[in-house]
This record gives sequence, structure tokens and C-alpha cells, in this order.
Amino acid sequence: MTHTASTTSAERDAMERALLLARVHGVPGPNPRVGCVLLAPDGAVLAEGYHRGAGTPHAEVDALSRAAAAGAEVRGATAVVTLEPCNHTGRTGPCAQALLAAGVARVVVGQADPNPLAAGGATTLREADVEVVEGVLAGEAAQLNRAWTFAVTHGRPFVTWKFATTLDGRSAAADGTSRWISSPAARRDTHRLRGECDVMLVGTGTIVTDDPLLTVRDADDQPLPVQPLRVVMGERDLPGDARVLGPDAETLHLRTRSPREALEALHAREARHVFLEGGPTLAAAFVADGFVDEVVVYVAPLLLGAGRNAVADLGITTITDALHLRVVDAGVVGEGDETNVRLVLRPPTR
Ligand code: AOF
Ligand code: ZN
Repeated sequence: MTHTASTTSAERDAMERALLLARVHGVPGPNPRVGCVLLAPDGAVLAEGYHRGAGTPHAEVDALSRAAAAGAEVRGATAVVTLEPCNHTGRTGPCAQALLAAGVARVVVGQADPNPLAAGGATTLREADVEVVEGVLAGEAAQLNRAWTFAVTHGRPFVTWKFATTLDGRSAAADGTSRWISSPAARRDTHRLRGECDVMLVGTGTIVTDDPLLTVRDADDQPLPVQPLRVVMGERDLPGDARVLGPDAETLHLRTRSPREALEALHAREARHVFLEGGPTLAAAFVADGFVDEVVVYVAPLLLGAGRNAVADLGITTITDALHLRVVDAGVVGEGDETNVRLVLRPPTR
């Protein structure tokens, strides 16, 4: 639902800008990506703000403090914010109160806050006679925080399962080697997607066969400053010299084979978006339990003719029982010899 009639063009431009700020400066983790632009009554921009991750000021408070630092008059101003201002004291104080205290007269909101702990800011503001317009570019705002929104409404992290495959559906050769199925361009693309998640998840089997580092690296193979939590699931001990136990990022070994238990433990740590990268057994367990919310597949122009599937036996013996996925994106990654096809799919209910 959009309210184009009840907003000015300056406000709609400000919402586009706030969404861009949230997208560029937001980080994966417990909190959503949020941007805020403060407008004078004539539509001029007074200040901008954004949220930089859990424990730091919310976007509204960031914009208010920058306005104060610039000596701008905020009384009577309009706050344009991508997410409904919060109404609670979490790691920081309630933004609805901060906007009221600053004398903001009007608030234009993108997405309503889906987090039951923090929602209610729009009502609080209206009760204090602030004009509130909701649902402006709400679809874009919700898309920006898609995984976070899923996690706070479903009580578990959103799960993206990524795998690479040959043309004949093999994700490892007969000897178990699997590292170089996708092209370097596809692997760089994978690092970009890893960087949008706060957990990298694999099984103990993957650690033993592939010994992956599981960090997020840039095009020059350098680690990014903020790394997702590396999580290894399974009852087996990890080899003492496994690269995942090195100092490059934090690692958690969950000694369970149950996806539900693992997701509960990760939700308790406020994880919002899990990147599941492996092993056919672990993938099958997540698929079978209905815990895969998105699938990203890189198809390489290779044939193996034998080897391991991306996913272990799901107990399906006849075609009418096949699991159906919806293709939401299909495209090419890389050029020339590095060309791979990338598919993004979702289960019908997501
Ligand atoms: C943010 N940034 O700019 C806004 C948020 O624990 P706290 O105090 O950081 O509160 C987090 C909640 O506040 C979050 O789940 C969301 O519902 C709400 N709004 N959060 O991290 C922001 N405006
Ligand atoms: Zn807030």
C-alpha cells in the first residue's frame, strides 16, 4: 500500500534517499537496516541519519544529533524514516520519544515495525498529535530487511541454502573433491552474498573434507572487517588444525544434528540470516524439515557423470512427490571461461 496522494514529492525523494542510506550503511546482524532524512517545512533537507548496527544509535536519533550539530531547527520538521520509529527501550531509547522531544511535527514511515517488542511508535506519535503517514515505499523497505523481518516474525533466522553444481547435478566428484566446481566469478559473487548474512553454517563433514575458511573476502581475497559467525553443526569433533578454528572470525560448534535445535540456538543469539553452505546431509536435513527459505545455485558448465549430489536422499521415489521451487531470479555470473548460471529460488510459501 502506498500513500502517494498524502505525501509531497520532497518526502518521496527523501524516502528514496533514506532507503539508499540504509542499504549502503546498514550491516547484517540483530538489527534492521534503517535510514532517516529530516526535512524542513519547505522540503529542504536538514539532516540525514542511518543505523550502523546493534548497540549504535537508531537512524532517527543519528539524524537528530546531526541536525543538532549543524544547528538546524528541528521544531516543526518532518522525519522521513524507512522503518516505523521504535517505541521501546532496547539497547537504546525509544525513537518515538526522541522525535517528540525534538518537536518533530510530521513523520513519514516506510515499513511498519514487525518486531512486536519495538512496534507501536506510530500510535504513540499520533497520540501526541504528530501527523503520521505510513506505508510509503513500504515494499522497498520490507525487501531491504527481508531476512530480518522473517526472523523477528517467525522466531528463527531466515535460511539461504547455497550450492554449486555441474550440469549433471553433481556437487562433488567421486573422490569427494568439490572445491572448484563454480568459477572464480561465481565464488566472488558468493562472497558478496555471504556478506549479507550474519551466520555461515556447515556440517562437520564439510570441515573434514574441504577444510574451508568460511570468511567473507573481497575481490582481492582480503577478509572484510565484519565477519559472519562461523557455525559448524554435528556431533563429530573438529580436527584441531581445521582452518575454521583459526583467528579470522568467531566460530561456534553446535553439537547437534537437528536443524530445529540449531536454529533455536542461533535465534537466541539474535542471528537473523543463515547462509547454509554445505554438505549434502545437512542440506537434506534442512530441506526435509522445511527450514530452507531461499536457494541460490551456481550451475557450472562441467560434466562429471558420477559423484555426489548437492542434497542427500530425501526419501522421494516418484516424480509426483518432487519438491517444487519457484524461480525468482535467473542470470549469468562471470564472462568467458568463468561463465556460470545463477538461479535464486524460493519454496512456494515464501
Ligand atoms: C534499529 N535501528 O534505526 C531503528 C530500529 O535493541 P535496540 O534498541 O537497538 O532496538 C532494536 C529494534 O528497534 C529493532 O528490532 C527495530 O524493531 C527497532 N527500530 N532498530 O536497529 C533503527 N529505527
Ligand atoms: Zn529506535
